[in-house]
Amino acid sequence: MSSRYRLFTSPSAFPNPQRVRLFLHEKGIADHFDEVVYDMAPGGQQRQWAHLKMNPWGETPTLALPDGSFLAESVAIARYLDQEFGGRRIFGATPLEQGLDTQWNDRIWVQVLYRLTTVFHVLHTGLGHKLELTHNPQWGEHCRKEAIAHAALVDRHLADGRAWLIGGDQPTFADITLCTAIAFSKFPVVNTPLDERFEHLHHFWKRWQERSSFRAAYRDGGALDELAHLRG
Ligand SMILES: N[C@@H](CCC(=O)N[C@@H](CS)C(=O)NCC(=O)O)C(=O)O
Repeated sequence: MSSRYRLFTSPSAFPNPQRVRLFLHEKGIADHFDEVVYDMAPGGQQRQWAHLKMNPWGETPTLALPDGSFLAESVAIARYLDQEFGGRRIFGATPLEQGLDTQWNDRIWVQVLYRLTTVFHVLHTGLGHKLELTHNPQWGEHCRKEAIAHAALVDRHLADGRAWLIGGDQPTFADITLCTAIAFSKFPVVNTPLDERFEHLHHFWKRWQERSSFRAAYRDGGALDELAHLRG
């Protein structure tokens, strides 16, 4: 048993573990974690028995706690760590901020990011034939349209000049989810770049790139040409 946290993740192009990685850097606690980065494909360690014993859902991120227990699901991990460690509350400081952050996070996760991950999985059989079970182009195209339609609503919300979704001067967790959704929309296989389509999402994406947390979290380049300069 380790006395430190171990975090099982994927390269930064994979948006869910990336939500937690960006959260850790935004919170300033990344040094507390030993990270194990799976290659996802072709290895597929996330679906092999050693990982399934920690997280039967076969997904990253998965957190191994120093007491030998496990926690999965990006929001659950980040919310736990936000409370467990001091410093800025990334999920919002007040009850209202927390409510607003959850509202925006749920909208963006369900209607934008999850749709884009479905595009990846069922339209392109994204993780390859060893790992993917379903090829369903019509469902993939439907999900792409849903993601674009809801991204338009988010873009309209940002049009009043606010920097971040709930209106503060620093990003909250919903902003992290939106950042990873934009990055994933630009992933060559998904190829639905939301920042090119929507003006305020473009500025939002640029705003994130000015943050040291972003540069640390995307230091493998995010599989995007425009972030290649971040590679260490
Ligand atoms: N609801 C989960 C979703 C996690 C998820 O889908 N993770 C992806 C990486 S972005 C994964 O591990 N996929 C592995 C697979 O499908 O084999 C969360 O928020 O953590």
